[in-house]
Amino acid sequence: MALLMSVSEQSSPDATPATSDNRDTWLIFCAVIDNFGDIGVCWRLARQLVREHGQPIVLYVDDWDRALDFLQRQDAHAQTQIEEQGVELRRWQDGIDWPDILASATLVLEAFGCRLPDALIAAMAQFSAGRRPLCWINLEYLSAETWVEDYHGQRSLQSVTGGQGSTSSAVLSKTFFFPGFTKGTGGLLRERDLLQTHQSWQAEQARTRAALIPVMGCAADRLSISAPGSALWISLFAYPKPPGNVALRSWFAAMAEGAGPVLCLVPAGSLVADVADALDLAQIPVAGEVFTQGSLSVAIIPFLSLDDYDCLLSVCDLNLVRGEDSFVRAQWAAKPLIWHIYPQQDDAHQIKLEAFLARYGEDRWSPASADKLARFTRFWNLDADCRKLWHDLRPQLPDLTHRARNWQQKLAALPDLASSLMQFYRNRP
Ligand code: TRH
Repeated sequence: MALLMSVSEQSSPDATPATSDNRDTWLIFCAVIDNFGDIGVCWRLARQLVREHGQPIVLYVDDWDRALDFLQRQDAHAQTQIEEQGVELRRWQDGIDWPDILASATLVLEAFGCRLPDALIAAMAQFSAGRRPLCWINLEYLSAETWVEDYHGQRSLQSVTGGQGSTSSAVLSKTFFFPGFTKGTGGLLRERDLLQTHQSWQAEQARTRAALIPVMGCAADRLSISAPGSALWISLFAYPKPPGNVALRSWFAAMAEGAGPVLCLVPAGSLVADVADALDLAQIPVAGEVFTQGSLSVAIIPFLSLDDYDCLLSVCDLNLVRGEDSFVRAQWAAKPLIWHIYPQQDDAHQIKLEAFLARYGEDRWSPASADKLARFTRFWNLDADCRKLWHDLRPQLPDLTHRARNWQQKLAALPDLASSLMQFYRNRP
C-alpha cells in the first residue's frame, strides 16, 4: 500500500482528463520477456494516457500473473480482466474475438516489437479495408544513439489479407515510435506533475525520508544507527552477476572502509543473493533486515510500488538503476545515477551505454565529475573492481547533483512520450 501521495494523485488543475469518445479505444500489447521493465513501461504509459489525456486504454498482457504481482493486485489472479486506475487490463490469451475487439478500437500499439497474433493482424486488415485504417504503432526500446532520430516515425507498409475465407486485402502501415533524449524522438515518459512532486519531496527531504521508513519495513532504529541526517542514502537496483559479483563486493568494501556513513537500500529481488554473497552472509536476507559493516549499512526493503519507488529515488543521494524504466525515473529524480544497462548478446549494450554517457556528459562545465561517473559506470557494467573508483567518485556527488538537475531540466523541455503519441495520433494521415 502506497503511504506517500503518488505522483499522479496530487491534485492539479491540469489533471482533469479530457473527455473521451469510448469508440476511440487504444489497444496496447505487452509481452513480458523477463523482469518488470516491459510491464513497467506499458503500465506507466497506459495510466498516463487515461489520466492526462482521457484516452480509453485496454492493456493486453501475456504474463498475467507477473503483471498482477507488479501491480500488487494479488486478489485478481483468477480473473481474466480487471480495471486498475482507469486502465482496462486483460489477459492476452488464445481465442480472443479480435474483430469484435477492433470494432471499438482506433489504435493498436505493440510494445517493443512483441509479435501480434496473425488473427489480430488479419482482423486489422479486414477492418481497415476501404476505410480509414487503424493506427498501428510499434513502441521501441529507449536508446541514446544518434540513429534513433532517423528511424523515429518511420513507417513500414505491410500487405495483409483479411484472414480465413476472406479475399479482401489491405495495406497496413506500421509506425516505429522511439522514445529518446532529443527533439527528434518521442521523448520520455513523464507525468504532468512529476517534476513538481519531486520538488516537494526534496524540499522537505528529512520529512520525506522519515515517511518512507515505515514503507521500507526496517526498524527505524536500525536505519538511524548510521547517523541520521548525515548518512549518504543510496538506492541499489541492478542485475545479479553470479558467481561472485566483483563490482558489488568491491563497492561494498569501499563504502564500509570510507569515512562517512552510507545507507544502501536494496529492494527485494534477484540482486539480494549477490548482496548476501558480497557481505558474506550465511543466508539470503529478507525485506526488513539491515546489515552493518564499518561505515556501511545495507537494508533490504520490499519491492516498492511505482510511486514509492519514485519517492525513494527522489530522496537518495545516488541511485543505482537498471534496464529502462528505473533508469528514466532516476533522471527525473535529478540525483546522480549509475546505470546498469540490460545486457544484450554480442555486447550490443556497450554501444548504447556509451551513447548515453556521451549525452549525459556533454555538458562539459565540470568534466572531472562526468569522467569519474562514466568510469564507475563502465566498471559496474563490466563487473570489475570498483573500490578505488568509489573513493574517486564520492567527493564528486555534490557536483554530479548539479549536473543531474541540469539534465533533468534539459529533458523536461522536450514533449513527453504520451503527449507525443497523442500528437502523432491526432495528426495521422
Ligand atoms: O526490470 P528491468 O530490468 O527491465 C528490463 C528492461 O526494461 C529491459 O530494457 C528489457 O528488455 C527487459 O526488462 C526485458 O528494469 P526496469 O526497466 O527498470 O524495470 C523495473 C520496473 O520496476 C520499473 O518500472 C520500476 C519498477 N520498480 C518498482 O516499481 N519498485 C521497486 O522497488 C523497483 C526497484 C522497481
